[in-house]
Amino acid sequence: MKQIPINDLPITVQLDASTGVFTPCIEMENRRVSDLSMMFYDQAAVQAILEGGDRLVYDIRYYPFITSVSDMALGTTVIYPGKVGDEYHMTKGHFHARADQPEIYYCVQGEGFLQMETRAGDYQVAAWKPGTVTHIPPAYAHRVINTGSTPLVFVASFHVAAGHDYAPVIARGFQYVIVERDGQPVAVPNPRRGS
Ligand code: S6P
Ligand code: ZN
Repeated sequence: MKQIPINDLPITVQLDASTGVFTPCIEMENRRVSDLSMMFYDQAAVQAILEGGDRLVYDIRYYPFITSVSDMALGTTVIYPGKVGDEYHMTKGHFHARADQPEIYYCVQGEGFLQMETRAGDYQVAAWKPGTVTHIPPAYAHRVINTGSTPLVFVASFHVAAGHDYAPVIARGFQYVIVERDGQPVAVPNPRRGS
């Protein structure tokens, strides 16, 4: 995240819940299938998409509120609808680098699921629709999946120092993958975890 100056005054931004765009915004990132290539279980489907020229999966916007005492951040993520093979578009997913840092996610648009899993293997999932708020405890990796036909937009609130640890998710994924079966989202055991 960018270095930004200390500001001990209140800051207000305006969010468009249908797009995840808020103003003013400090930083924006895009993630494409190429950025998530190790995350989807169907590697043949990943390669087919990459040979066709890649595809946008989600946008992230951040505003780090840096004060002289402690630093919260606002983030919004918009996951565009789509699938890689039969697996729905999703975020990469991560643990926080700092094991004492929780987060709040607030779904404002669209439908899907929030997967959460500890390093010890406790798996939890929350079904999401507009208005759903989930507290993610510090020890849980977290990933959001868009199972709808419209963009899924959520708001995140976290400490700037929380950080990201993507390595365990890159290595193993979550216990379940959310795939389309007969037009419906279903959770099936992640083939990358083996039997
Ligand atoms: C940060 C927070 C979000 C995610 C964003 C993208 O702690 O959880 O801002 O960074 O939703 O997800 P990911 O897994 O690609 O970082
Ligand atoms: Zn997080």
